[in-house]
Amino acid sequence: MEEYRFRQGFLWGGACSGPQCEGVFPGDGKQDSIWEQWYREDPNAFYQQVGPQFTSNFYQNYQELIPMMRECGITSFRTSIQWSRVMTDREGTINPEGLAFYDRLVDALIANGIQPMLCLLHFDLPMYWMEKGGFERRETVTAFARYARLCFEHFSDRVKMWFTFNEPVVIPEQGYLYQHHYPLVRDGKRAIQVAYHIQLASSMAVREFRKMNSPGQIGIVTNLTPAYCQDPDNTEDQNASQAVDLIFNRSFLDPSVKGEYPRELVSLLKDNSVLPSYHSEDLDLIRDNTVDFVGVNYYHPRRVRHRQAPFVSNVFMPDKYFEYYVPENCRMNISRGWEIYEKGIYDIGINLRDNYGNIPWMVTENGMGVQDEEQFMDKDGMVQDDYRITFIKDHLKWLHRAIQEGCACFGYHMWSPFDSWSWSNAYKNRYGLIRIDIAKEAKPTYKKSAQWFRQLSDQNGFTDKDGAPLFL
Ligand code: BGP
Repeated sequence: MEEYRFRQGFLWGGACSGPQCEGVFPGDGKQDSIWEQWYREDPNAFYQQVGPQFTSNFYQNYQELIPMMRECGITSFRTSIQWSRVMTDREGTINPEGLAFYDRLVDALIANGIQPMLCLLHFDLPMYWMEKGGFERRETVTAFARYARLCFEHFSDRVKMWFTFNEPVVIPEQGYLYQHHYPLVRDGKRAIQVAYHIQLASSMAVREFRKMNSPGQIGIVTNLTPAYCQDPDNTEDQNASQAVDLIFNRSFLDPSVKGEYPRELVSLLKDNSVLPSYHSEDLDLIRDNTVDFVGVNYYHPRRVRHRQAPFVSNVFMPDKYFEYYVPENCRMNISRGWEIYEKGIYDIGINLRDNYGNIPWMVTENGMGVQDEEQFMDKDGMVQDDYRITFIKDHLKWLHRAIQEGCACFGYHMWSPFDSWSWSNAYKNRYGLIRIDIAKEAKPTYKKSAQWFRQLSDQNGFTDKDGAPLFL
């Protein structure tokens, strides 16, 4: 029986985001983000037509849920401020209702012994900026810096841990390449411009933060998805995984942590005539405003190999450099269609240790979304989610090992303390320690994992008794 203990002060908690939990209510002054707009245009794009207005009702029930989260051992919690809730227009007019909500929320978290962490943008650009071109335009970048300043000024007395963006690469990737997020574009050149402007916006927000001499710290949440190639001895396969790493991981990690873009990425973009337009002084700004720490979201790896057949496209798409493959005997979370590969978390840690100056980092998201969880309810209505316990435990074992080998990881946040709205998947897959059933107007209930997580947090670790098998 092995013991896995983490150091004193290691952060245990969970994460969610404004658009995935708050909901929209008459009189709250919230403006549309891209999600409300997309839902209005095409409700069928959302699982069972459940849209962003019907999320976990956190705007109204946070007072009930926060003590429940604390009961689960959540002692730090990241959520995001919705820009579209605190500013009503492009002029930056403040919505007092919006600020007041986040005030109440932050105060309630602190009163319940939960450290609040705030992220400034979690995929939810206000529509008033999207209709002007979103992050394709520089104006949105400077507006983001102004919004960031407002948030720092208003909350920094109580909030000490900040994140500029959540998974910034997802915005160009899903919104401008693969058409899974609004505005559903497929155009690599536009995607690269958007990515560049988001990095600039993040660096500008860091600059605002530094100007305030705030005692807190600022980071960025990156979904560092290790790209493993099929045949490590095959140069073409190595090149494929290197291109994937450059485009999907290093495009934000390097400028955010090292203050500069990888030379190989710049050459790749030049070769494809998709370098973004920029001002030369931007590069100084990016160099001078790196983050204090990194948040890492990890769910699954990428398995790639070199492209077997030529890739035909009239626009630049990263796919010309690689294709995905499914390794034999790989374990899948079949609900989400994601491979389960716990060692990825260790590999990320070692990479940050060896190639990024051992920058402090925390796991900002890791978790298991499972469909139809009611099938696992016992006779008292408690979801027996042993698979979730095993999933977390198995990742923590690798994280523990990475820390033992010198990685500077200081916390672990699971996604998410309570069931939340998964974008176009809505409530198809559930991730929470707490079950939420808004449609049935049911009271939130603890799942089995809630008690396990409480123990983990109280004891700063766990003992590896016989675990339940993963649900595969
Ligand atoms: C991350 C996002 C979260 C969350 C999570 C789970 O990429 O930052 O917002 O949604 O993935 O994924 P999904 O909800 O798509 O199942």
